[in-house]
Amino acid sequence: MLYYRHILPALRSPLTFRNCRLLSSVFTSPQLQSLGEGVKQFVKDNVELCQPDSIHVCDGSRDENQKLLHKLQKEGRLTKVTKYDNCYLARTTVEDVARVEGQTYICSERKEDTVPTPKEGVAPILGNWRSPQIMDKELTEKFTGCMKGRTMYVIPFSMGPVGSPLSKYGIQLTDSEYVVASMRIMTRMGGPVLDKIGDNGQFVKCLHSVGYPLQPGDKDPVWPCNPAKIAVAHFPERSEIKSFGSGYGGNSLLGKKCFALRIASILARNEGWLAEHMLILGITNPEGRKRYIAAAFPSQCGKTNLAMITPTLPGWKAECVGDDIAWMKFGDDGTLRAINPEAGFFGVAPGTNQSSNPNAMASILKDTIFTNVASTSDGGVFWEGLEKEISEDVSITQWRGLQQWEKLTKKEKSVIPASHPNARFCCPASNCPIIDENWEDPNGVPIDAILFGGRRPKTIPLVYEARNWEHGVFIGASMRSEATSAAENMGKKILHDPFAMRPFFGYSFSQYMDHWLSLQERKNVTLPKIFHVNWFRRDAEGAFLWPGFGENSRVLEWIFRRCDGEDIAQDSVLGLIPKPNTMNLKDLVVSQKKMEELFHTPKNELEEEVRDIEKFFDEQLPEQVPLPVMQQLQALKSKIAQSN
Ligand code: GTP
Ligand code: SPV
Ligand code: MN
Repeated sequence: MLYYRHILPALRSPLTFRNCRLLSSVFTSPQLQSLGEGVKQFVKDNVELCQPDSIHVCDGSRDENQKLLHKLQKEGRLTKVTKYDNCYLARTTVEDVARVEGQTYICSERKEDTVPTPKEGVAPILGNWRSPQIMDKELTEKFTGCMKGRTMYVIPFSMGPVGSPLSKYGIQLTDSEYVVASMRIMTRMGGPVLDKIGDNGQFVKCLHSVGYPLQPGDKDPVWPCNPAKIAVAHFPERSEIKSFGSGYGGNSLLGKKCFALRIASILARNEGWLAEHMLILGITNPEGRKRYIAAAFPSQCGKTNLAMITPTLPGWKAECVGDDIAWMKFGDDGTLRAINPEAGFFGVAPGTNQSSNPNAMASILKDTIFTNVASTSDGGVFWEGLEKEISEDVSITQWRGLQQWEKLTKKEKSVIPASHPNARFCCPASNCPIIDENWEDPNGVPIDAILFGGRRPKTIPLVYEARNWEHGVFIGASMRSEATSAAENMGKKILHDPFAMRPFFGYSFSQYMDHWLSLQERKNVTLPKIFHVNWFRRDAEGAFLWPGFGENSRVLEWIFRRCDGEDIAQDSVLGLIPKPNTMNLKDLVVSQKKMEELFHTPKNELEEEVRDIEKFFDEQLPEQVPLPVMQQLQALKSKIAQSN
């Protein structure tokens, strides 16, 4: 019988009679038999390895989803958020709340393809390399029998609209129903993707397990995971992703960071396009002219908020294409065209409210899964920032289930927040009231400007513009930002996060810079203008100098007008800043003194900045920084030296 050929190699691992019997029924299941050849082989190999009790090929239908959600509720893994329509709340364990950068690996044959070679004795911060052979061995041990007692779900998904020339397909195998339900929101999932892949089409092979097999009679925890054995591994040469031990966000929704950034960035380099950690938004001026911009900010630095901005400037309109990832390729007309490869938002909950992001608040009223937020006694949800938006008479259950959380003092609440700082909502992009009419255009939208930015409490002005493409690449390469809670264990340090891609590079940052630089050699293309923004500058008391959020439209207006070629910029040490009185500050409640502070770049701080960038290049990529970027650094140094 056919299946024995597949089972035999697995006999090296202890397969019980029961498992053999189960496996045989899995192999002969009509669902498996219905798959195209390539996908079927991939599934069979992993059924053999993971030994699930059953398999389920997801069709992505509403009916299938409802059944899964029902099952998750029955098992106590999701609770219904009754105040809203078809919304649910999941709570992870305390150990499984964020991406695990330390256990995330790129496994290429040659190490130098993945990470630059740091100076001797320096720990690399631009990615973790493992040899594919060693990783394979480790993962085979981890994955062997890891789905016992569980169902393996086969998720066919598309990153980007199905059929778009910019889209790519994937198949994720997972033993987590929460992941299936979330992938259905975040990607285009189901049958049409299988049709596109057919028998021999290409797809990225994604394998995920929470790493918690069940023996008969075992009690399944509410959030099964295996933090001690977590590994998130990428094999770019085989278009493979394997993730073990975590059920959380970027570790388990493999279409997102693993595929759409790490694997895609390599495909992009090889095929001549860009896969970036960027939001995409359209802005229309009062005359009705529209431009699209993309912006790269590190995790938790305001991408979702800017993507859904409600401009305070009268007459300006913003529309959202994507809030986290952009795939960009030059079109036949020479413009850089961007698609959002995702179909949903996996946004940071804390800080989101009617005044900071009303569009996000409107997006989460239906078909949304919340993770690690607090709940309210009237069947709603709560997180830091919603204090003014819940009724007085409701009680709050903190995300870990702590009762009477409200009774804590303000000080205690700052240590024990109601929701986890990295709590998220996962909702369909189509829920967003300002979703752009072209958000699913298979050819993408034309990008006129690229913004870089981060959380910089001092030194970096509100906005400045790159003098040219090479200068822009230098600005991206030297980006820094305050650490956030989207990744494990990092205090409030200012970290280097070039292009907001540090945790997401699929290949060596030094080659990545070469790739960006090479775009200026393209014939007949229009390169977008590049800017750097900083909404997070603080005054001496530690308060934000800039009101941010909707008021950021004032900066967008200046950028828009620069794209129009208006003469409203003047050179400064870092780059082109607004000429006096060219930013629209009408009705803004920021004092002249604060505005000056927002653009003040003290010489000693700039000198420190350059020392840090130099140290970063020298320690992390000695002799591997492309010459044009080094020349930009030298130019900046001499500009600082000449300044007073
Ligand atoms: P990831 O999903 O991790 O990639 O995060 P993100 O870049 O999409 O960040 P998001 O928009 O969710 O914002 C993260 C935090 O920054 C939230 O707490 C926001 O309230 C806050 N934030 C966003 N924009 C601004 C702003 O203009 N000013 C200030 N002060 N805070 C902001
Ligand atoms: C980020 O950390 O940038 C996120 C969340 O968008 S996660 O998907 O977990 O990476
Ligand atoms: Mn992100």
